[in-house]
Amino acid sequence: MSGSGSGRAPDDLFLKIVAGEIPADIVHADDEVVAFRDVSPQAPVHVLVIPRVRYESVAELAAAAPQTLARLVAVAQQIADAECGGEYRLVFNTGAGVGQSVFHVHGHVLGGRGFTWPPG
Ligand code: DGP
Repeated sequence: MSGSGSGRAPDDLFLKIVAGEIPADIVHADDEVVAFRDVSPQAPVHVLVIPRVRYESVAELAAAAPQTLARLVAVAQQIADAECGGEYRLVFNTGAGVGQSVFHVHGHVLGGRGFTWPPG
């Protein structure tokens, strides 16, 4: 757990995207969240929605800034409404063991194709 709502982790790739230091295909930006296309899309629609401020996990974000989590979810819905008819998966990988590789909380908005259940 980072407990970092304000600190900048030196290796936080997503803070560099927020700062414009790394290019990204940004589809939404407001005062709380930024959304950009995943560099390695796993579906026709694959957008990452992140808070501007770094929290490591969705639970940390929920505890520290619930209004920002609500904004993140609302933006995910807006993107899915615009790009894939409002049907999508919103995934928060939490922990390296289940696939989290960037430790700045991000919701994966995945859509535009069918998905199996249970997930792999
Ligand atoms: P996760 O494995 O849940 O931590 O997801 C991290 C995602 O971030 C993964 O799907 C690939 C994406 N990603 C990693 N580096 C970059 C980058 O530099 N730009 C963009 N747009 N996406 C990235």
